[in-house]
Amino acid sequence: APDVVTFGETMAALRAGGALRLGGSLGLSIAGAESNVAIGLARLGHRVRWAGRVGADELGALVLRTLRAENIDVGHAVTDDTGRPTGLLLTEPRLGTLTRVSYYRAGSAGSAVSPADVLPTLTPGTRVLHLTGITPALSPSAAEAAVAAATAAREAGITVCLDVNYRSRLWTADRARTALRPLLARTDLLIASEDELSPALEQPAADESEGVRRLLDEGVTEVVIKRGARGATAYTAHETADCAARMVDAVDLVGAGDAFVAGYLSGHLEGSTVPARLHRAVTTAAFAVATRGDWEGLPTRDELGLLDEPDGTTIR
Ligand code: KDG
Repeated sequence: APDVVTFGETMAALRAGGALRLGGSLGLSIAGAESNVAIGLARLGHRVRWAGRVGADELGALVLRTLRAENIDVGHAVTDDTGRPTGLLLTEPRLGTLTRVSYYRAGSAGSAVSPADVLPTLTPGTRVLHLTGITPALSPSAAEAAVAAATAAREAGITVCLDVNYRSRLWTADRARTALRPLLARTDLLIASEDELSPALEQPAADESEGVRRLLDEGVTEVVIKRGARGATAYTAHETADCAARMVDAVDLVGAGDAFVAGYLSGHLEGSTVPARLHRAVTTAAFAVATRGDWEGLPTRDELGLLDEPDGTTIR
């Protein structure tokens, strides 16, 4: 059985070197918050299953081939046979590390994921189900799939992890707030950036600790708040732990949140303490920030210590 099951939309990613409207060449890769987490975990040696839908097209083949090459089980992934294409995302570095993302995903195969696609993936022995708040934004069937999987996982004693991952290009904060309610009611581990705490709360909170307290009272057992270069804080009923970010030269911030989740879940799977989970999370996030691409630069287990090496080190 896999340690972690995750599903969501993975798209083909076209990455420009400069402003898109000027043309020029694009690099082809794949992107998707859940598959980024899957790759991060698989590189650290965990067994991961990714599910979802891709189009019956070359880009769908690219998605599955890439995930397979990263040792991810894609045996439950569905190739859509109704003509829906694999979704597309374009990234454009605009100013330093400020990146603009354009989506071409309306009506995509990935957005047509349904409960029937994902329920069979939660096989006995699965320890964690990882979801993001992107999936319920994609379509009614995708939202149903997320809730159905979280419900089944809860019943089976599988830990449910939810990364809020609010995307203003996909929906409003109010719509997100409503759609996230049934997921939060089934979430054990919630991960959010500071500005994503508000869409996770039914009513506005005076401050972060009040908002987090409310989520813990509602049944979430662990809330992790990401603060980018200012590190992260993990809250449980019994403890609060802060962790500084690892200082690196930032090259590309996209994917840093997913890398953080992969590191945190890796620590969770190993039974690490909360501070040790945070330390692994900020380490994997630093790799994502210091390298280009959403997932390409994520570390293998052997590479986790590389950030402790002095600048300019040559490994021979
Ligand atoms: O976290 C990075 C993701 O945003 C990216 O891989 C694409 O899943 C994606 C999305 O919907 O924005």
